[in-house]
Amino acid sequence: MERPVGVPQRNRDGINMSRVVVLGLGYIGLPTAATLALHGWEVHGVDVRAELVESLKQGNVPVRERDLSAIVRDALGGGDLQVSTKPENGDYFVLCVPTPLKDRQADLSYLRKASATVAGVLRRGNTVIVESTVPPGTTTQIVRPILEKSGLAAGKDFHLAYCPERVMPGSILREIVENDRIIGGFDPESAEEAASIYRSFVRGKLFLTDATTAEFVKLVENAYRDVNVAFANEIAKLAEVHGVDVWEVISLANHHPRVRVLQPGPGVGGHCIAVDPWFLLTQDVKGSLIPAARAVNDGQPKQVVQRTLEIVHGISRPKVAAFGVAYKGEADDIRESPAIEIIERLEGHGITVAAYDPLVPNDRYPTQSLEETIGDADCILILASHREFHYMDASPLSKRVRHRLLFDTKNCVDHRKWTRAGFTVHVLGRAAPIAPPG
Ligand code: SAJ
Repeated sequence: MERPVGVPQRNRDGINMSRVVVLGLGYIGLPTAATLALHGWEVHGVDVRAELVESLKQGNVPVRERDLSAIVRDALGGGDLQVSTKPENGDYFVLCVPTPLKDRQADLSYLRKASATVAGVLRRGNTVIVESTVPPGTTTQIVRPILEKSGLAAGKDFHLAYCPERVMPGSILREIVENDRIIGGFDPESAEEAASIYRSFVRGKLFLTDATTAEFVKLVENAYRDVNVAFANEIAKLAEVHGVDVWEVISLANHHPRVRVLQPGPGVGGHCIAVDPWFLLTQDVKGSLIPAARAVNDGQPKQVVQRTLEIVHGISRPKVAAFGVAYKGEADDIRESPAIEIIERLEGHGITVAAYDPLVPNDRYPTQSLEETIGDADCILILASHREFHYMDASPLSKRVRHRLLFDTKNCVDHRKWTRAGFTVHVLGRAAPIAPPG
């Protein structure tokens, strides 16, 4: 096969640096495009959302991720990164479009559209890499035929590979460089060709395999985490029944050299762990453990609501102050957030709920100031382990609330500090509340 078109340049490691087109400028695509630009590639970022492209051109970066704004602005300012709603020719195409869940199945409509767009500009010698999370077989059975409508054949005229993203929101720019990567080729040459792009910026190891195995590996990683969080949530329920503190139990159990129990919480949110395990299942193999884990984790918000109702029982017209609407601590993302389900369910029970989140912008979810949220509240309900909650001074808050009740579903604040301020502290996974001294 011919080498990629364009003007091949070499970086200091002798790697061929050409033009990369990144399709989808969201949580993964934008950091990927910025990282490639930072490592000397000529990058063209494409997104169908015209307002996003315009906003990026003005230097406004809508994805809140440590250091990302500065890197994107630098890349745009220096001309290494260009953005538009339509792709032009390139040597490499990296597809980072969303693949949401619809009726417990992957909605591949964005990926199909992006593949068709690439087919329109595909040239002999190009390399197409899918990074979006997809059911096994998608790259070869769905993306490939769409690309081949160009008249070019995968493995013969162009390279095709699947390389899943593995970054943790909050540490994306560090993990994009440090994490090991799995690169699954349509054929071995495609895997090699795709590896050349990652070799330019990844400090972790690169493991080459076939495309379907790589797709499967990605799903296994997230299903593994989901099942293990479900285990933690299940033992939290059992600990309450048996009158022990699940957090102490987990900490002690984790001193065993082969035990690593995760943390219970109000539920599993985000666009990955709560979604991807379903992509592993098929019409024929519906599984038993994976759906059971999903049911346990999806059931957590209801458990939290039940316990909150018990805590505020007997208080007339109770008000709950929800701390954290993000899907997890230190995130500003509310996709599939269990906190939102909890707030809505509490409201469904006639409880007044005010929400405070120092990270989630108001245009994403209507939150209030800390003062408004706690004013006349009867129970502070912690739903995300934001660092700010850990350092919060409980004494001034104790003067603003109506009842001094705290329910910590993440075990993330200093309970002694809160009891000293007069609060009775309830903790998920521990039946007995912690009373204030004296
Ligand atoms: N959670 C718990 N207890 C835990 C860990 C997590 O309740 O011990 C909850 C969180 O609060 C959150 C949800 O699970 O609601 C998911 O959070 P997470 O931190 O486990 O994962 P994500 O969704 O932010 O990122 C995951 C990561 N996958 C794995 O760790 C295997 C990340 O590396 C992936 O790149 C990402 O999914 C993705 O995009 O697929």
